[in-house]
Formats: sequence, structure tokens, C-alpha cells
Amino acid sequence: MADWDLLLTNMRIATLRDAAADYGVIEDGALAIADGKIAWLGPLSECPAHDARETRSLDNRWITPALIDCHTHLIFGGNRAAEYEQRLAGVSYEQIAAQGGGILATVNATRAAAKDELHESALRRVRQLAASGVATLEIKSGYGLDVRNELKMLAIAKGLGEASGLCVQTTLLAAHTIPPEFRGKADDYISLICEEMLPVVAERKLADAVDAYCESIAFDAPQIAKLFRAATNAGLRVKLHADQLSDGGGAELAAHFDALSADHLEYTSAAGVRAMAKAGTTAVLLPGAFLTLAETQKPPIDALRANGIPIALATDCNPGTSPLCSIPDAMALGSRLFGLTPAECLAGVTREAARALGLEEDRGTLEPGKRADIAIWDIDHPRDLIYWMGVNPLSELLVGGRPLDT
Ligand code: DI6
Ligand code: FE
Repeated sequence: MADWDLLLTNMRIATLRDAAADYGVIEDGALAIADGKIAWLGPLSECPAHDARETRSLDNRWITPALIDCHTHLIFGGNRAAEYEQRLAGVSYEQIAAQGGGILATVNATRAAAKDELHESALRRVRQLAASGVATLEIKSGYGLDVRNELKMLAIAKGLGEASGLCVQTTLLAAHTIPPEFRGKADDYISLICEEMLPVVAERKLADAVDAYCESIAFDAPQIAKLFRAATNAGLRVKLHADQLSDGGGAELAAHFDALSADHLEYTSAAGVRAMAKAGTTAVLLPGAFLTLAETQKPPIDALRANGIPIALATDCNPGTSPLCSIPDAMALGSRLFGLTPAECLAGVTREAARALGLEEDRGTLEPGKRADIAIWDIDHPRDLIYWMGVNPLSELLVGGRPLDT
């Protein structure tokens, strides 16, 4: 007889387990949890004989996989709302960056901030994401840009996982922009990352992946290729901010290095899409940045679909281009701005977001053997999650089978 810790009954389940079947709905479902994992799920009528320590009725609510935010920069000092006012008055993001504002303004504020202060402000954002149903999130460094401050950011990111009870994946984004000390010497800075940061980060296991910003205001393809070779040699997977403001061949570069994901992609060419499809690179779309930068060129959604590329959605939570701290709102924007279907949006923040983090074997769908990371919702149908904005229908979040106090 099956030996379970918890049996959930009387609910509708959106398993998201099959890309061909939209939400993968099970009506009148039941789901069993043992040792923090899903032990069984299906229609209640098919439930095997069992010995469950606890059974709970969910009163006909819906459950989905807990949500995953696979691209955030949520640790930072300072505030750039004033830059947004400048942008509204007609100054471009690139012009602000050239004047020493933009990412560098946040770098200065982040370097100056105490560790505790950064932890506390970021923890508020992590808790906000958890309150909207997120159990796993990725956090990037990239506002330190020297050995000490990049390591400081990664250590804070790890600490946020412990403090919040969520699963945090960390990414080294030292190649976010050229630090002030290296102005005009981007190649030297890339060497510093390869020779001094990467070995320490790999040895101390501070990062799960390495990211870079491929853009005219940051690094070019040869510089990133050098970084990605070093990362790959150190045993770390890569991912890339690609083709956000211009087509810099980012998608091709990411695919060439077998990247987990290529992110943004507004200006990606047909050849870039084909390269991603061949390499199995996940597309991560970031509608918060698209909206905030008043971008008009959409990512090549039809080509991504036609090439069978998995599409994830994320907040890109950052102080400069995406002041967005809600995954349901990222879904709402993904459908409004990019024309993604509600089922694509929900898959984008569950199954495909897990894939973007290389965690698809372990989470992102509701299937036996996967982590019991489960969001319980007060909704009539999963499409409601994409339709409403600024409304939070989360009833409860289970992380590894246990309720998280959100
Ligand atoms: N992600 C990034 O890293 C940059 N844009 C984006 O969408 C810039 C972040 C920033 O301006 O601080
Ligand atoms: Fe980003």
C-alpha cells in the first residue's frame, strides 16, 4: 500500500506536463506527496489504495506547478525612477548609459551599500514574488563588477534562498557592463572575469550559470565568446542577454555555446532562431523591459513557435528597465504585448522556465517524481491567471510539499 505524507483531493489540476496539451487538465483530481515529491496524481476515482498521514480537500480550487522566475536582477542598491522621468522626456536608455547613468548608477549604489541593507531590500522583492506563487527564482549578480562586489552579490543571493525558503539559482553576470575602472579596456575586464572571478566562483560553487550582456553598450560577441569558453571549461552552463536593443548575433552566440537560454530576443534574426532551435536553447521573453523601454519591435514569436523553441517568460526584475516584481503580471504582459496564448504564458513561467534553468527533470510540471512545488489558486480557470492584473488569487504555496508562509 502506498505510503504518503499528504493527499490533496477535490481540486482541478493543471499539470502543464505536455506541451501539446495546453494546460494538461485533470478534473476532480487528487495528488499525493511523499518525501517532498509528487508520489502520484490523477483523477480521484483512480487513486490507488494508500496510507496517507493527512488528507486535505481543496474545495474545488485549482492547482498548478509553483511558478518560476528564471531571470531577475533583484539585488541592487539605489533607485532609478528619476532616469525613467528622463526617458519620458526623450533621453534614450543608451544616452543615459553613455552619461554614466543606467547600469553604472546602480553599480555605484550597490558597491556602496552594506550587505545587510542589500539583503533586506532584496528579501522584500523575493517575498513579493513568493506571494504571487513563485517557488524557484534565478538571481543574477552584475551590479558589483569587481571581484569583491560580485562575490558579495552572489553570497547575498544564496542567503536570500535560506531566508525565504525558496529555491534560488544564482548566475554570475559580471559581464553586465564595463566597470568605470576599465573604461575603454573591455578586453582587460573580460580577462579579469575569466582569470580572477570565474575560478573563485566555480570553486566555491557560488553560481549555477554565467550570463553576459551582448549589446553595443556592453560587450561584443568575441569578448563574450572568450568568457563563455572559460565558463564552459569551469563546468558552468551559460545564458545570454541577446539582441535586446539591436541584432548583435546574440542568439547565434548563445546557441553556439549550448546556452540554457537566450533572453530578450527582440532583434533576433531568422538565422538566430534557427541556431537556437538546433541547439535546443530556450527563449526567455521579458515583457517588463519591453514595456518600460517603450520598445516597438517584438521578439520573433511566430518564428520561435514554428521552430518549436520553448518559450519562457520572466520578470527581469531590475531597477533600470524592468521594475516588475510579479510573475502573474509578467504573464499578463506576455499575452498583451507579445500575443502569447494564456496556456503559453503559464507554461512559460512553469515548464519552460524550469527548462531555462536546466531544472526540467526536477520541477516545472506536476508529474510523479518531481518536487512538490505547488501553487493553489482561487480561480475558475487557469486563464484567469493571465487575464487579471494586480490581483492575487494565490491561496497557498507548497514548496517541497510544505506550506510556505507567504
Ligand atoms: N536586463 C539587463 O541586464 C539590462 N536590461 C535588461 O533587460 C539592464 C539592467 C539595468 O538597466 O540595470
Ligand atoms: Fe536582464
